[in-house]
Amino acid sequence: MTEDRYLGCLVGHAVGDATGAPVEGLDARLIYSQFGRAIEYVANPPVETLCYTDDTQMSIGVAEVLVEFGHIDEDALATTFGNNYDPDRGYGQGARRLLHAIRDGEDWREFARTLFPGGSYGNGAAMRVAPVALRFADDPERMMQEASASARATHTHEIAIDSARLMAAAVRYALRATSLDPQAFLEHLRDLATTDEFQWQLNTACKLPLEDSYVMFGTGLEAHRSVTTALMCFAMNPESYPDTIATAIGRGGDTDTIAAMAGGISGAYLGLDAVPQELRHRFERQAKDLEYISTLARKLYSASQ
Ligand code: F2R
Ligand code: MG
Ligand code: MG
Ligand code: MG
Repeated sequence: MTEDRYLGCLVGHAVGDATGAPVEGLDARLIYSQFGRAIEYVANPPVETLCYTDDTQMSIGVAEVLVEFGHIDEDALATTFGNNYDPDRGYGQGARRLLHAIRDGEDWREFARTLFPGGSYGNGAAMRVAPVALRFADDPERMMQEASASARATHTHEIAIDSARLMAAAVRYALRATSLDPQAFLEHLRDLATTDEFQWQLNTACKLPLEDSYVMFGTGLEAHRSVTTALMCFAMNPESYPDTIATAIGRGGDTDTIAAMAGGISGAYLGLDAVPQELRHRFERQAKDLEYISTLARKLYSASQ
């Protein structure tokens, strides 16, 4: 585990988010008809400035709490999410209501529990969990507990909590791997899944050829769909960051989030240099924002040693 991989993870996540964001919500056919092949889109995105979204904003919040407290303090995390809230960053509709409740001093725990039946199973818990994997990469049991805690501040549904655990485990696996066998990666995650939804998705992912199965899992906001698809995007392209996020963006749907999650795993495996300079250069106010994200990655690296 090198500092370079910590940087690759958080920068790869943020750049994946910002590169996928312009086409979030569009379907694959529309993206293809407007922009051609996804790898061409990634080589030359259709906007000059790549703006990050809630995925990055909330990951920054998780990293800030870990740096300040050394663990996930759920009250501090909720407060940080509230303080960092920027309505222009494209939050989920439930998340938006919850963040308003936090800022208004309401009982956010109760609010989170009743937001949707059983709580939210949106992918918002998984999309921001990478810093937890970086901080606790040397202690997998603790990492899983902290990942669950980081989800619970906003997402109390068991699928969302499982999604955060599994995404953290995927980042940790990539961070420590010296070579990447896609089948072993997927089997590792399948064996950690605790919900029926993830067990089904990951069992299917392990049984079928990658190219046949990755189209089956879905690209919507539900955690078990987009998180499985993100894992597949990495498993299909372990040696290439651009191919990983292009596979994510080309499928359409929740493109920012799937590219962020897959990009974070890819960066954790390949390191910072794998994230193209051209994309980093176009990242909004790149010097300031990527510098801040890099500082958080360095602090998580130091704290984890
Ligand atoms: N929301 C978006 N994008 C749409 C708008 C962006 C657009 N480009 C723009 O220009 O504004 N993106 C962000 O939201 C996702 C993360 O969502 P999160 O944080 O999990 O939010 P939420 O609201 O808790 O859940 C998302 C949706 O999932 C459905 N859902 C969740 N739990 C449910 C349950 N128990 N029962 C039924 N449905 C449930 C709801 O539709 C929620 O709104 C990321 O894509 C991020 O980028
Ligand atoms: Mg390291
Ligand atoms: Mg987003
Ligand atoms: Mg999204």
